[in-house]
Amino acid sequence: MKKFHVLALIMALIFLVAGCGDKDASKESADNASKRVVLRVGNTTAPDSHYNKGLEQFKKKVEEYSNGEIEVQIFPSSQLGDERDLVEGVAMGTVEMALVSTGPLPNYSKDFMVFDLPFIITDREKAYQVMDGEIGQEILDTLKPKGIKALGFWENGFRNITNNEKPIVHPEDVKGMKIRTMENPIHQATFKTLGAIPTPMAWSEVFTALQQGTIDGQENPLPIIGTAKVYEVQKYISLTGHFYSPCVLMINNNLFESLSQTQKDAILKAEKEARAWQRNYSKELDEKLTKELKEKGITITEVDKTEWQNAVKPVYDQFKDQINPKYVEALTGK
Ligand code: EAX
Repeated sequence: MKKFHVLALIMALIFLVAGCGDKDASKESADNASKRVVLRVGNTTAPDSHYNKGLEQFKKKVEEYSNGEIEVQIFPSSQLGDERDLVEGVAMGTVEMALVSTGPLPNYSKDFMVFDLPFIITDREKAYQVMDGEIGQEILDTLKPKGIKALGFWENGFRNITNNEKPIVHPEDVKGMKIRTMENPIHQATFKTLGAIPTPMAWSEVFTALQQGTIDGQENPLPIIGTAKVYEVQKYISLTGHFYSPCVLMINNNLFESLSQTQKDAILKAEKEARAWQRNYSKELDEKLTKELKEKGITITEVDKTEWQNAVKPVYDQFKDQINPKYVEALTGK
């Protein structure tokens, strides 16, 4: 009988220790599971665009620096919504991250409008210096009250006009043309000043609108024109470079603040490195596409930028009261 009690006691101890072990193991896996984060990042551009190539670098780096605790999932081609939807989604937390042009951002913070002034940026390096400095950070931080942590300015690029009617050489050539613009007040005012009919619409609708002829043209950097195959429905590109478009990588602020310090540091380090890589890739793609698009049969026209800068000067007067002069001075030195 005594042997039985000893045996029963030993069995109970074995189960107890095993149970603890299981509890520790399940606690550890629960902890790990609680640490694991999936970040979906949406954008409106084609899978092989300079946006998504940069995001692939961001993904690789974040997953490495977070020791696999963070998984980044990239959603191109407006799969998670158009740019306004994406910004709204990040603000509300229904989308974790987005990479969007600054075009729609004045709806959330007027301070982004400085980038929309025609020809205010003509030199990338100067733009990078301002965007990566105190002023850039100040502008990015204006999104925080909306629930958005804006991580950094990446590059969409210098925007050029495409159309199907004729080579656009002089500002008056766009008179009466229905030109799609982003949903941005300064972009619309600029084309109105030139005598065109600005037609704001979401990027996902533009290709069909061009194909059906409901608009005559649009304006975007060559990396967008090339990777979205706009050349299939447009005959002419004029290298006006009238706006320099940054784009912003953003994350829902509450989500970011809920992460561990290691995870936060991984995202910040990865974003900084991917930003530099993406800007370089964008510049190289821009230069390569000028030649490649010619080979695809599209007519590419150089223009006298001074003539265009003079034609759009009234836009500065129209918006100067809405834009912080400190920002204008930082970008122009004036
Ligand atoms: O952000 O809407 C546009 O023309 C933007 O350049 C495009 O969605 C990439």
